[in-house]
Amino acid sequence: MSSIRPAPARPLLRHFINGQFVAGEHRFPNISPVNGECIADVAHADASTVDAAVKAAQAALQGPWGRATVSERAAALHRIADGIQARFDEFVAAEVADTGRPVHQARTLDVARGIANFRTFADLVKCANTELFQSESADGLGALNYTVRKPLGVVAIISPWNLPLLLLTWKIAPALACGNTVVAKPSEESPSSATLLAEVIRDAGLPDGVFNLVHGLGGGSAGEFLTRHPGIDAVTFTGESRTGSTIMKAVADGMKEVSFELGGKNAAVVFADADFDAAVAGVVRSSFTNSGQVCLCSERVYVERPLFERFVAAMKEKTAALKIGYPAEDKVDMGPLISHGHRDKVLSYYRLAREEGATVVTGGGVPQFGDERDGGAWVEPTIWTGLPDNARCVTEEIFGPVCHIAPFDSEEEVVRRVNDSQYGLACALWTSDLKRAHRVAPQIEAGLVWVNTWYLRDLRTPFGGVKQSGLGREGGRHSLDFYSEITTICIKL
Ligand code: NAD
Ligand code: 6OD
Repeated sequence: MSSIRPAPARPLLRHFINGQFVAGEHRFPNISPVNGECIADVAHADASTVDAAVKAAQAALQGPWGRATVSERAAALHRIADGIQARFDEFVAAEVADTGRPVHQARTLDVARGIANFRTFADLVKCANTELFQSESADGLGALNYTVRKPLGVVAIISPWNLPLLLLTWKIAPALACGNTVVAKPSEESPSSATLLAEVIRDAGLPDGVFNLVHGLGGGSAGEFLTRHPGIDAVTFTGESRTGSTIMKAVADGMKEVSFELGGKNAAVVFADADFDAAVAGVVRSSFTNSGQVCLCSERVYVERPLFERFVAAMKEKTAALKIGYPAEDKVDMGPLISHGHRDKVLSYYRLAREEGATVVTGGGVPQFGDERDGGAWVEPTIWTGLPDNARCVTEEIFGPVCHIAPFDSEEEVVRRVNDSQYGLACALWTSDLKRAHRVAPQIEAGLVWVNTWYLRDLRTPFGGVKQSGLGREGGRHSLDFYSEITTICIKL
């Protein structure tokens, strides 16, 4: 007798509010970018769900968390880091399933950084100093001025899908370290690791309401309900520049604190004196890591003319050798894009580049697998040359595995061309001339300049962008400053 087994039920990813997982009434699907299948149902917050989360966060400020010492908060952060470590493989699987990132990247970058974010801010908050000034006066006694840090209150955290756990924890960790309570809304494209994190935070014993998670979309949905909620005291956001601007308008009347990490159109500059092999490997990495879906990726590459032809040929060879495949397999370099919608956007630029007159050095299309992956969101890594600096493909953020390579003739010229952008997030310089590195780096209009490397991070350093790439800095004491309210106390002696 044949037995018919029911299909396994899809997981339901729920909100986490006031220490409880709640499903609410509405759902949206979580789609695999590998093959287009639905892998989970996700609870979809309406305005009343967001309101419950904010109220829980407000109430928790009055409870034991509001009275916790810095050491107690730091210990809580270490327990969260321990909890992620204990469930490391589950976090890796969640990141890979939601986003299609290669598993080795999820292990070495995403989940490792999730842990490091909690440990770093646990340690930093314990060492955070405050300011002290003794003023002079005619009677010789003067006054003692010092500052104290207090929590901001309820922090709304809105994060994107490209580095889901890394970017969410980059904000949750310092917000909790500074004694705030949190309502987080992860991207609708990557809800899984955030849900696991809520379990870890619950198991770490934080009081109910200190950390709350709501799932949903952005405009007209959970994201907007959260930013418009009068009960929040600050918004920290990572995502597109246009969304940042919308959120800024939404919070303007309430005069909320904001911190924005936004889009980029980052440059890499290769001088003729660079270590050639290191520069090629570095630019392949900075253009194609995470299928080009890192805000720091290089989409504009400038190469000093004597090196240009050789550099383009080497880039073509190395890019064509990238292994595109199932992200859960070891040794895969590139998985799919996050979604079909995002693939449509990237492919529209692949078409536009041809219309704008680009030479397609490699890629430019969609890989064919002849299996379930043809239902996924795959594109080929792509290199263009021959576009003018004002082409849309050279000025607009594409956020895919693509770069345009152009020659340059002088230092002054390349600095001008790099800076001729609405964005200013990051830049990578490749040169063996130390004097040149010191001369050029400060002239670049960007929040971060790397020399002979890319995406090498020390979490104590400031991180952020200029122009359309962001507002404010996070990282190290800059995060502690953003997530704290500072009061100056002046005592007449
Ligand atoms: P996005 O702006 O579309 O969405 C980001 C988050 O905002 C999501 O959670 C979304 O639901 C929410 N959202 C959207 N509209 C909203 C609204 N009106 N009100 C409130 N919330 C809203 O960005 P994305 O597509 O998820 O991410 C890709 C973008 O993020 C790229 O532009 C990339 O450069 C940028 N990014 C920047 C950094 C950085 O550190 N500078 C880091 C990662 C990604
Ligand atoms: O490394 C970080 O701290 C950080 N905020 C990275 C952002 C990457 C953008 O995709």
